[in-house]
Amino acid sequence: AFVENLLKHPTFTTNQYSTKFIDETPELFEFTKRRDRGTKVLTYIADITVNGHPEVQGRPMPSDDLKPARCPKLREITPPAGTRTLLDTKGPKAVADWMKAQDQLLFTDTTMRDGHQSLLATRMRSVDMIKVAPAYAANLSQLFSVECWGGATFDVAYRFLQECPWQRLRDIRAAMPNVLTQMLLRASNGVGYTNYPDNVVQEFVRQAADTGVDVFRVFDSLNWVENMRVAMDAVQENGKICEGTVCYTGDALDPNRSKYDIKYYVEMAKQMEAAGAHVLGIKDMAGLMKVPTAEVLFPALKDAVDIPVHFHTHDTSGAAIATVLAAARAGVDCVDAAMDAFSGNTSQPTIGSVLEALRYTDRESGLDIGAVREVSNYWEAVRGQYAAFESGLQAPASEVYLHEMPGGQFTNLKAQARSLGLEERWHEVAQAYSDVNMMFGDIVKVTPSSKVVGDMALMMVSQNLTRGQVEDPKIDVAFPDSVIDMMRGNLGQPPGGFPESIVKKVLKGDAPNIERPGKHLPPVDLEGVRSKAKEELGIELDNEDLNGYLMYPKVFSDYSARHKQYGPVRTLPTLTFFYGMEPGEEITAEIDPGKILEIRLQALGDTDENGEVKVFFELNGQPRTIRVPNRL
Ligand code: BTN
Ligand code: 3PY
Ligand code: ZN
Repeated sequence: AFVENLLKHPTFTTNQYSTKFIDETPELFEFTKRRDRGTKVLTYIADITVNGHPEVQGRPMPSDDLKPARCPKLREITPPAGTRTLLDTKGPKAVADWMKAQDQLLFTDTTMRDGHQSLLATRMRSVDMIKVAPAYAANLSQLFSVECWGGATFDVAYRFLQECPWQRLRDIRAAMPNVLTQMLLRASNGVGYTNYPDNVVQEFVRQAADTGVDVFRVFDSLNWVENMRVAMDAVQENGKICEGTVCYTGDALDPNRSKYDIKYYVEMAKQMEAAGAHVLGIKDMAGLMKVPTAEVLFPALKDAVDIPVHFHTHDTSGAAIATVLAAARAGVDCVDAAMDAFSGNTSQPTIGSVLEALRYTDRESGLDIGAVREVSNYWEAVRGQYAAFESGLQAPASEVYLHEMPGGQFTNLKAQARSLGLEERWHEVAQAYSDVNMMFGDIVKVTPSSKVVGDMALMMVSQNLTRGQVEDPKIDVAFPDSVIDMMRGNLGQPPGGFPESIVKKVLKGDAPNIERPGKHLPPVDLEGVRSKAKEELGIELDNEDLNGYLMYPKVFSDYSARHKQYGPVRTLPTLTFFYGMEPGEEITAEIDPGKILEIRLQALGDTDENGEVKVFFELNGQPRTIRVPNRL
């Protein structure tokens, strides 16, 4: 390969080389690395082509007449100034003041985070986001923000998509420099399911801010303000926008559930402002807020705090657009919506429809509805490639007011129920979920507390246990680990604490910790972890890798082992990543800026006596043969 490179080098072929040529031309030695990555990517494609991708096995296939996903035409050559420009020049307080001064309703587009988290099990790949990011920058610069990071996207990227979430963020940031990026941060639970030591949370926020997050929506899964301060302080120290967030649950107008009434939310909102939030987030993760509540709650919040209010909801019931419009009339400053093609059902309300409803009113948005439709058309084509991850949800359902499951959990739990053979008993799972909530004292259900409630509900349905039986001190119950963990106090405390009797039963009389979990977790020796991980994985960990490892040691280790074998597969087109290639097909993959692999699959050989298949490629015009085991 070295000689091949040498013979093709323009200096060599034009006879201008001298003896110093090799010393002065280090790119000749890059062939090892380049060829390496090319071979790795070909090995991945060969393996998927022969064996299939385990994640899409037995799932619906994308349609044969998929339209190509093309980025809309850019309406500006240089991205116009946007909210990010304001943050960079004047700081987070100026952004908050600007929000409050607007008559127009502001929008966050959630397509790249909650949209696909709620509709496609979080499986959207980075390439599909990065490709359209320039159109957001050029054509949708009036957006308040683009939610594109955090929540479940972090571990799913490593775990299932074989890509680095930090690189996704960096690439989106670079392609969309003028609009604020937004992430969802589970306060002391980071982007994980458990409480991390304070210095791990602080280091994670520092890195996220450094790599490219501008707006941090910080919430706690039990609405415990005490447990939000470490993350909120870290956001402020890094000069970014802190959206202190209150999770909405139940029905604030229900006289029989006075725990979460209007006064409760107003009090918590004031605490968010006092804790330094630049923006108040109202996070209705299950989509439970109804029009009459919005009409009372938002004026009360606007009265109570001086910071702008940002409303997030889900359309599971089909009624979310009505609630968003009521919130808009009641003075909310900003709302979340998803591009039409990624909206509705368990996702966010439909941005185009909200924009149309606001037209010719005093809250009309500055967004161009035509530009929105073009971007949504792009997303429509993208969504078609992910048919394997569609939930098949047929209709909106008012049952959400019974179970109160978050939009991001609903389809997941349904899939879990299916894998346990409980699909036919889904409505029982929904009822059990509701029973568990009441048994736990009526708590906020959002990651990670929602997972605990879901684990318990599935266990009860599969073992035919009723709430009465679970609560009966005379009946022995083997509680799921996550339930034991939560009752120990490891996720913190809900308002009023967990009911004593259930804590007693779950912990068999042990005393729970009712202090902030982080108070008792010793700081992690970050450099110690870095060297240990380096030894274990045989790679240098940069700060981003280290933060991935700190959140998810096992998931990161597995990712990094697969990365060694398969290389930068994140750059492959989505259909290739999940389905491999057809003989005669040609694709390209940009493995570094401007460094493009042109890949053609020529033919597949037969399986030989060693059980291996030869796969014949052309890589940048050169024939290449890859052998992979036939595991079918
Ligand atoms: C996972 O689902 O564990 C992540 C996807 C990567 C698995 C790779 S894909 C090629 C090879 N074939 C398999 O069956 N597994 C690996
Ligand atoms: C998450 O934490 O991932 C959520 O989407 C909560 O709504
Ligand atoms: Zn959500």
